[in-house]
Amino acid sequence: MVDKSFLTWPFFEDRHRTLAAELDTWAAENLSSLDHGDTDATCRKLVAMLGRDGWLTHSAPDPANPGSIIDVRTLCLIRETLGRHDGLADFAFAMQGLGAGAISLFGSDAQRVAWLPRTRAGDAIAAFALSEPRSGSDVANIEMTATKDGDGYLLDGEKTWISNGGIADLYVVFARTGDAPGARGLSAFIVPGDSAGLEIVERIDVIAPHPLARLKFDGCRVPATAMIGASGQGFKIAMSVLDVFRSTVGAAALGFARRALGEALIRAANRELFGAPLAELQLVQGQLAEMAVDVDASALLIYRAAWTKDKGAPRVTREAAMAKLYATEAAQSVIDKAVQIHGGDGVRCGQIVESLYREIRALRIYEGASEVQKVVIARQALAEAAVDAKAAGGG
Ligand code: COS
Repeated sequence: MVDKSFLTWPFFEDRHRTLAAELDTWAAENLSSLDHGDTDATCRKLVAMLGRDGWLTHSAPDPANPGSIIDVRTLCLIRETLGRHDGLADFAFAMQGLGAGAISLFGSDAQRVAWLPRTRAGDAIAAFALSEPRSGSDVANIEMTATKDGDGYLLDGEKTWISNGGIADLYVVFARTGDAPGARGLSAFIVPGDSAGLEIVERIDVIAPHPLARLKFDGCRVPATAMIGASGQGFKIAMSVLDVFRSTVGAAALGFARRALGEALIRAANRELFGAPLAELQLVQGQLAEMAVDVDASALLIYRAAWTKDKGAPRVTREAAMAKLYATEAAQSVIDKAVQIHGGDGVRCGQIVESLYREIRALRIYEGASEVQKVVIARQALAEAAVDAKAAGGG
């Protein structure tokens, strides 16, 4: 049994509650017998299924409807629910949003019309190409170049750890246009997956399989109209996209944690030890209590961040960083306890808690490692304290 009492919290409207219930039913019907044998094929199938049944319409705004915006609470509820059922389904949904995120938030009308109907329908698979071999956390240090070439740009360099790399139809690529040093010299580009000069040079296998690759750009030419926003705006575009999607990473972790807690409760109630169910041992009760607190605290931070954004806050950098940091770290701890409660079965390949144990690990690293989130949170607290001190000193 999964606790759904959080849906009564004031962060949500009835449309959120309805969506969460409908998606839970959909996921139970469509994801339980999914064959994960071929990761690429499964991911393509999942994107197609999520598109066919309308779930991807929530991943990006509808360009035909000027009032349409991304609702972060909806994104989080979808990721939490999918994450509880199937990690790869969550991944497939999440990447459509993150991959198209820069177009959703900063794209021109023409760019939005060209791509968003396709990503929202599951007809085009999207990827967010930011990290490089020498700059993952340090985005301002990106080395890939975009050099002006007539009425377009030539892209040269490498991107790595690119989710959906190898199967994407659309890459949003960040490169140095040289407008200024560091963070102010980057720009964002739309690069179709079949562009000449773009090559997949390595497929990367990880402990929880999903499509992942290193890409090489060698004189890859894109037209000037491929640039998203203005030249030199790339860093702020990347950060703003991450601000929207970081709380959703926390939501996926929350989905994993809820599942782990649910599995642990079943195990504790049914497994006998010392002549009684495990659940009667106070040490086990202590673990279950800590897991339940971690789950609720994560949910509060995640839906606080999502609600704040949805209510029109211009920036939710601090709230999103807290949500991602806390929820991913807490989920790791919840899942670890669930494995412990399962004993030997917890590490048996194919067990749900065993796969959750592998699934959760990357979430503490990608889209801003936990250490980066701490830097973001501390910087904001220090900046606010400095403003307060100045106001107090200056009268
Ligand atoms: N939204 C909008 N603008 C932002 C922003 C945000 N969230 N964060 C920073 N900016 C702006 C700053 O205001 C600053 O603007 P000005 O030059 O006009 O003053 C500019 O961007 C540079 O910001 P800052 O000096 O803070 O940049 P840093 O290079 O010090 O980097 C960190 C900041 C480390 C926080 C950033 O690089 C980061 O988040 N890294 C992790 C990225 C990541 O998630 N990588 C994983 C790959 S993506 S899957």
